Amino acid sequence: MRFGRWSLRLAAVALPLALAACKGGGGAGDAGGEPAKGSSLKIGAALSMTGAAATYGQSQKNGLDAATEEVNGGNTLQGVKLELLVEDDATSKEQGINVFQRFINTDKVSVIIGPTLSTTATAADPLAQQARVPVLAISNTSPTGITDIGDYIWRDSLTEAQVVPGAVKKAKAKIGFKTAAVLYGNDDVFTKAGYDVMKKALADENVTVVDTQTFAKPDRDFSAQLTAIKGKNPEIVVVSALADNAAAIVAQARQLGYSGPILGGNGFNSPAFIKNAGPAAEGVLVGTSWNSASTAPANQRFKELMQKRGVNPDQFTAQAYSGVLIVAEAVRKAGFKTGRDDIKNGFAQVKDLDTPLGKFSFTPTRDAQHQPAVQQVKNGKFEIVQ
Ligand code: 1QQ
Repeated sequence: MRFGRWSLRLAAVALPLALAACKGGGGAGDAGGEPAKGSSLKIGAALSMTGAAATYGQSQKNGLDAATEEVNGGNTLQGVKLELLVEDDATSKEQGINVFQRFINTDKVSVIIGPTLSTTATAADPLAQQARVPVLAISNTSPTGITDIGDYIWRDSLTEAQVVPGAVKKAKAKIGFKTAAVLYGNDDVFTKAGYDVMKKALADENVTVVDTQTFAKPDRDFSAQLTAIKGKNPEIVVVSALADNAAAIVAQARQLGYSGPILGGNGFNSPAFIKNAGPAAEGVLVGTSWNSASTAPANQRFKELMQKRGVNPDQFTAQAYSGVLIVAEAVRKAGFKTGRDDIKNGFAQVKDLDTPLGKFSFTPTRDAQHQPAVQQVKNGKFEIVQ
């Protein structure tokens, strides 16, 4: 199902042949073509609008919509207009593959943004790599299996390896603990990768892991795992889970009488986690890619824009919004050309771009490079830990 831009979708049905015939601006892989003035650059966004990751998808769509309107309104791309096509990847590998195929072969987009989950990306990104269509991931945090697919795959999301060690260190300095228990989802690329990172980060901080428990996405009752963990008396519980599992785990941990600190991975970075966990979420710590308290002008502008649009932004909104700014910058770096290779080559030249995430550059392996932060739930809201 297509979200939002129905009029643009109709235009895309009516005009593609004419556009493709007269110039390279449609972005159908013609690397060299100079776009005509007023041409459009198609961005295909594969987002989880339904399924287990839908809470992230809606936040991402809010960020993409806002940035697309802002870039188009600002007229800084010499007449190139961004045309955003949003499709639901349904939090599934199969649907992610379908959406990528449609973007690549039917819509002939210049660049794909998404998909929401690392698990989906591991299945869908190889299609884009093979078709030489650049992908900008805006929320994939598995350290491996994403950008190492190939040179067309980029991301603006920091990996768990770039965020979790700092969060463990800060939590340890703040709370002081020598033992931990870890609970993680073992049926998801991101939650498994998050566990690997947590295990190493705890070892590096000389924290002894006294128990490790697993679950799967469909699970709703975590009492067996949490009872086992409680029996080992850890001084902190560290959890790698998507938001809906995370909320249930934290709520059930408190119900079972565990009152110690809890540190979550990237899946916790959603207001939906706080809403669904209720008062049990208080005090939960999580490393984050978005320093919401940053006073940098790009972040202030982003927050004001979101307020005007009636959106309460989270990290996923900020990463999505930044993703569109990064695509626009790539167009500028490519001399306002909009072919697939133009965008890929433009990405390589993005440097110290002002975004709500901070000054943004890519690493040589096409991963994100900017400062992470740590946040904690206080009075039902995330607050940056200074
Ligand atoms: C991934 C994640 C998810 C929590 C983001 C939506 O980090 O799948 O990589």
